[in-house]
Amino acid sequence: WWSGVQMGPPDPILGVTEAFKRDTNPKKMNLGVGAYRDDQGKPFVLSCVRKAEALIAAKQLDKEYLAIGGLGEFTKACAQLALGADNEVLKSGRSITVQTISGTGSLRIGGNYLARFHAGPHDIYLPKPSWGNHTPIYRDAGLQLKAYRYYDPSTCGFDFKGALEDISKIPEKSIIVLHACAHNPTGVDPKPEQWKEISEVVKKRNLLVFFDMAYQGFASGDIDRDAWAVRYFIEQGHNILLSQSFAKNMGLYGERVGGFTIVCNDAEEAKRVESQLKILIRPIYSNPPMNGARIAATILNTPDLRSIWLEEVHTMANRIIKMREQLVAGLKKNGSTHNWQHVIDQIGMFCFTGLKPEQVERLTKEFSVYMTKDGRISMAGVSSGNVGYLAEGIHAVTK
Ligand code: PLP
Ligand code: TYF
Repeated sequence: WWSGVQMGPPDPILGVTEAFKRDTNPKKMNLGVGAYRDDQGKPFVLSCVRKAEALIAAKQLDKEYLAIGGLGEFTKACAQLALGADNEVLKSGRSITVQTISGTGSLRIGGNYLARFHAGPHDIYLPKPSWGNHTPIYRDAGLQLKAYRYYDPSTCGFDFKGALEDISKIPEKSIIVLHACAHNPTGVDPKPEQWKEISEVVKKRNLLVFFDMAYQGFASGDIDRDAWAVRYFIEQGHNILLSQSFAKNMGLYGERVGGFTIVCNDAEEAKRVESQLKILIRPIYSNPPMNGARIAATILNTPDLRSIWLEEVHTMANRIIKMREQLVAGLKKNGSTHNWQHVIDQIGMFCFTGLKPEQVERLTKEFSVYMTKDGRISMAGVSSGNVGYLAEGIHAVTK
C-alpha cells in the first residue's frame, strides 16, 4: 500500500533534540526546543501544579467525557486570564472560548474555522520570520500563506517601519497573525506605542487579527503586562481571534492545555459561532482531554494556588532574564568585541543570536551546542553551570 510514500524530513525544531540525544559529549547543550529547565538543567514541574494534582486526586472525580468545548471552569478562567476578568467582552458574553489541544490545537481549530467561515480573502499574513509550525498549521487548514516584514537583521530588532509599510498594503479583510508577546523565534516584541500604530493600520485595512499567545507571563514575568496588546486591540474595537497555550507558563507541555477564543459583535453572534466551533471539533477529536484542564482550572480558580503560580511564572521569567545578562557578560569576558545588547533586549524564551548558519554548524560540531539553523537559542536551556561554556563557544565561532 505504501511503497510510494517518500521519507519526509525531520521537524526542524524537534529534529534538533534527536541529534542532541545521539551526542555523547558530557558538555552538550540542547538549546533547540523551547522548554523551560531549572538552573540544574532539569525539567521543572511547578509546585502549584503538584498541589493542584493532589487536590484533584483527593476528589476522586469521574472520567466521563468533557463537553465538546471542554471544561467550563477552565474556559472561563482561561478567557479571563487573557482578557482581564472585568473585560466588557466577557461581561456582555460576546465571546466564545473553547478548550483546545494546547496552543497548536487552538491555532488549527482557528485555521479550520477561518477556512470554513471567513468572508474575506483566505490569505493569512505571518510575521517574517514566525514560529515554524504556523506555516503547516494554517496551510493544512486550507489558508494561503503570506508574510509581512518583522525582524531587522541589521539591528537584531523589530523592523517597525517595514512592518507598518507591509501591513498597510495588505488587501482588506485579510487575516493577520500577531504574536501577543515573546515573539518566537526572534524574542523581538513591539513597544506599546508601536502596538498602537499597528492597531491603527490594521483597523484602516479592516484586517482580521489572530493573536497567538503562547507565552503569557513568560515575557515580563507579569501576566497582565504580557496581555497588554491583546487587551488594547479589543479596546480599539478589533474582534480578534485568540490562541492560548498553558504549555510554557504552567509547564503543562505534555498535558496539552489551551484555549481558543473568538470575540464577536454580540452575545447572539457568539452563540452561533460557538455552535459552529462545536460542529468543527466533533469530527476531529470529539472532545478535549480533561486532566490538564482540571489542573489549570484548579490553579486559576484557587486563590492560594494562583498566587503561587504567579510567583513561579515570575521566577522562570527572571531566571531567563538573568541568563541573558550572564551570557553577554561571558562573551565580553572572553574578549568578544561584538555588540550583544540584543541578547539582553530580546524578550521571552528565545534569543535570536544573529549567528550565521556556518557558525551554528560549528557551534554544534565543535562544542556540541544544539540549536535551530536560524541561530535561535532557547534561553531556557541555559543555566549558571553552562552559560560560561556557551559564551566560550559563541565567541570562538564569531571571532
Ligand atoms: N505558538 C507559538 C508561537 C509557540 O512558540 C508555541 C510553542 O512553542 C505554540 C504556539 C504552541 O505550543 P503548544 O501546542 O505546545 O501549546
Ligand atoms: O521550540 C519551539 O519553538 C516549539 C516547541 O508540540 C514545541 O516548536 C514542541 C512541541 C510541540 C509544540 C511546541
